[in-house]
Amino acid sequence: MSTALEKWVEEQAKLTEPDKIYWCDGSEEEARGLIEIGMKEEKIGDTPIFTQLNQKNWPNAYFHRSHPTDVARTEHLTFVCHPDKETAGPNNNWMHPDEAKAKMTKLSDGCMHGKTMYVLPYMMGHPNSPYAKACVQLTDVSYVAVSMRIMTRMSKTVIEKIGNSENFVKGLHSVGDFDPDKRFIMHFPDENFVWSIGSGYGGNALLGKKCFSLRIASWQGLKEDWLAEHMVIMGIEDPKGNITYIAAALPSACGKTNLAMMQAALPGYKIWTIGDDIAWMNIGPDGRLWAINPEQGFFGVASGTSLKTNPNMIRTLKNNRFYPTLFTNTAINTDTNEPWWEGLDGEVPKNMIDWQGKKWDSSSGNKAAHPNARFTASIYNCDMLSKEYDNPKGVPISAIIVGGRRNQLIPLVVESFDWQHGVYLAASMGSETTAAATGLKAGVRRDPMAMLPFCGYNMGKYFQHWLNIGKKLSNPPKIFSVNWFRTDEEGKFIWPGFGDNIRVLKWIIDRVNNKVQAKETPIGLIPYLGDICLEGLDVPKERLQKLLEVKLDDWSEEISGVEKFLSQFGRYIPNEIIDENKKLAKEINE
Ligand code: OXD
Ligand code: MN
Repeated sequence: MSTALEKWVEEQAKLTEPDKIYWCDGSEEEARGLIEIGMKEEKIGDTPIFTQLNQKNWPNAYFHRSHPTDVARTEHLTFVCHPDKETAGPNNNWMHPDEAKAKMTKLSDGCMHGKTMYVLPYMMGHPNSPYAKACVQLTDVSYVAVSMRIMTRMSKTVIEKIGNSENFVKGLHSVGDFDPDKRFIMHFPDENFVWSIGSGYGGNALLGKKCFSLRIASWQGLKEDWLAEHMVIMGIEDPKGNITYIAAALPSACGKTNLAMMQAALPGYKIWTIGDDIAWMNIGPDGRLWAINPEQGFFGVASGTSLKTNPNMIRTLKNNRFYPTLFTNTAINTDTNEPWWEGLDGEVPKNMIDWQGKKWDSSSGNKAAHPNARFTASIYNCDMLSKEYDNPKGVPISAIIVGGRRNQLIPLVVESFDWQHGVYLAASMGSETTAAATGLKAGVRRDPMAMLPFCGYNMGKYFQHWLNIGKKLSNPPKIFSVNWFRTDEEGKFIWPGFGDNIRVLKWIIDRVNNKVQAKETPIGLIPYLGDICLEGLDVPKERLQKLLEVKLDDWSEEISGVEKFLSQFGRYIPNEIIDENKKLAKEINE
């Protein structure tokens, strides 16, 4: 008698028609074998899936070049298939589940001809954690199988754990023929199922990550009373050895990974990393919010990563404890066979091939690495990994930070008055878009909780869920907004950022521990100047004053921008959130 899992795999194989089915066990030996297959047998066009990099300088490192049209998440091809459009909300593309399945069935018919179907059993979260979820993904490319070994806890014990139950999260993935016109990432939240075709890119193809751990999991969290969030988790150790755990939501390109692995610039302070992208947060028996990182690796942007911006990541990438580390769409120094990207330390190598495999001409003005070139590395290779990472209970969160990239207006740090006001700060957060980067009029792209592309249901309802969770916490974390990106009259950043952000985190934990007072303003609680430690830093008090300035005259445009943004969620938006915006408008006009 076959199990529910075996039957499901058989059905998918009947549709996709692979030559072989291979059940992965997640072992290192197996990963070595898959890399061999990727170097010798599997190809994209004429390019092997993997090539080996310089093993002396980058131990266990391999290079992968993607299909040139397949270099990033494709939000316009990503659908959340609830039975009705309103449940998906204006924040998602929607297709009826029947229509989506008919479309995907047609595209998947025989799509694994001549290929191996890899069956990947994995856990998101520690297998002993009450918050972890058992999952199985099917894929037809070694790159995805190996990446999933790095990013998740892949093991054959998951198959035993699932047993004959139907209660596992399913993912069906095929790279198809990489045709962007036949590329879709479909989510079926009511069935715990993700179906993806036509892309091998991380966010589209490693289905445990954004697809399951955020889009599907946010829907599970709504039904089961927990939160699936796009947040880092970190511990901050003070000079006395006390560790305070925080979670932080920052949209892409705001230095989230750098924050999670920060080299603290204040003597005696030390950061312990738990996660750099996703947090699952549950209400603990003690009425506090407890967070786990469901992932086991980093899938980070290589470009800009250096000893200056993130020395701990460079060390992680050169560490060889856990096999292997992958580099995708970087350039390659052909003299040394090392990966290279814009922003990496040292001189620009003389002889390189670019991310597409062509000889790079430094005078062409083209980037050698793709701006979204990535590395995939195990979290166990990170020397600052918290010893609580594998704790099945997770860590208790004392502060939640939300932020964006704002040149003006938003102070360096603001503490919310209470949970509801904190949810309002999160609902209104955003980043400036520059006309140059987007071709659009410069403005603020709102991205509440950095979840706009990842919330698997109507975001108005999501805000309500946050308010409800707050009511159930007897000891909720404090909520803060941060902005490292305020600029002066010449457009230069005022705040040094990176390791110096510890100065802001110190104030946050001082507030959590009731060590300092704060100044009340209509937008929230602001630090008194003397309470942000500037020791050893070349930032005079006047500049700090500028960073903390709240000029009420400047706020009316912001308030109307927030009102406009929230109005798209119609009747789903909680009155409490609208009221917070109205309250602020009233205070400003007084
Ligand atoms: C990511 C993202 O890749 O947020 O983590 O886009
Ligand atoms: Mn992310």
